[in-house]
Amino acid sequence: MDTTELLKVIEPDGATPGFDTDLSDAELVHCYRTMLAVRAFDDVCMKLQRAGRIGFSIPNKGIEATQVGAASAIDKTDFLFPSYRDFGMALYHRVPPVEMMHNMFGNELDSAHGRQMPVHFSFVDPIRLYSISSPIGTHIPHAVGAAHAFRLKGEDRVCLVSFGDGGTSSLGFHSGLNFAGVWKAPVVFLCQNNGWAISCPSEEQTASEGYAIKAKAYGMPGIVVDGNDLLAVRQATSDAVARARRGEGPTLIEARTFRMGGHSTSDDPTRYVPAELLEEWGRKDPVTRFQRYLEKEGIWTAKLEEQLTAEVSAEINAAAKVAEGTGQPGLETIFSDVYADLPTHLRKQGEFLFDLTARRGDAAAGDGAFPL
Ligand SMILES: Cc1ncc(C[n+]2csc(CCOP(=O)(O)OP(=O)(O)O)c2C)c(N)n1
Ligand SMILES: [Mg+2]
Repeated sequence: MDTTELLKVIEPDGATPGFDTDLSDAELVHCYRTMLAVRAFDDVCMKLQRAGRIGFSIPNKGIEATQVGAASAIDKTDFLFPSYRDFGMALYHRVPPVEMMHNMFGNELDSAHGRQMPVHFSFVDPIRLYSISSPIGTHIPHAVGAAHAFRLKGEDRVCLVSFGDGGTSSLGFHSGLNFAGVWKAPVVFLCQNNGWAISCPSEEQTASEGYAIKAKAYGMPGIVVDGNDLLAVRQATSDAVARARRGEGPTLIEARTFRMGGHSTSDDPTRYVPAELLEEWGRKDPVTRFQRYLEKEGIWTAKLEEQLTAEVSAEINAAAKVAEGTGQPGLETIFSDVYADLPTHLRKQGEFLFDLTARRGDAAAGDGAFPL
């Protein structure tokens, strides 16, 4: 495979000539259910944000096949370093939606205790999902460093790091790929080329012929895959993961897809995305494509669709309810989880803060023992 040939498995009508999947019917349904869950999660978050109940979210619509196809190729023992537009990676690995909703509300059960923005998930269980980075591309060298460390320690683990087309303009992309190439680190780079970096189109992002070609400069294979084709993304990622496990080093995958929603809940894409482009990609919707495949395989039925849609909608609405009803993090969490022994100046600041808020009655320290 070279960087000019687009890897594709599922035809627009759902046929997969000459291809046999290694996934069982139950696993295929899980992939489809996950994509429906991502759509439902987006929908609930948009409503919560519009109602002023959460501050922000990131729409995933259009990217689901890339997220799920890639996530399905890694094991529980591996590490995920996702971008912020990767809800499907967590959901595929069965992170309970309520855990994600705790982060959306920044409540006391959020793994970051509200100290991150919404959408900045981090999980250890059931999948190791490294904390999402807001500054573009900064997590790429982190993934390479982790992968290199696993190799030095003789641990059989691979890192999958995803980022957008805009992420390829970051310093982290270039330094990360350079080191990975030199060290032959067991890492898979997944560039989600969704056409836009907020309102900046790809043609203003790079003068290269796409993004996969950049792999050549760093001494690794570059693969172009149809990002709306779940099975093709899974295939490309599985091959890259196998290569990394064999000690042959990293791969850069460019998944060509399209952001069908806004950049974030604060964005109005109709101001810069041509309507014809949205229509064109609407016809290539990744969820519809996979549904047609399942139908051809005799797995999809209208009844199954109804059942899965009802299940994910109920699950995610319930998750939002629970998360919204969960208390806020205690004030002392401002000071926790950084120092084993809190330095004197921070301890003094904490005492001052607790005293002030107690006198004003506007916030209270939680039950956590201070100083932590
Ligand atoms: C270093 C840095 N510069 C700018 C930003 C503002 N910013 C947030 S998202 C984004 C676009 C990134 O686009 P892309 O990498 O294509 O990912 P996508 O949002 O399309 O998934 C920008 C410029 C940032 N977060 N970090
Ligand atoms: Mg992009």
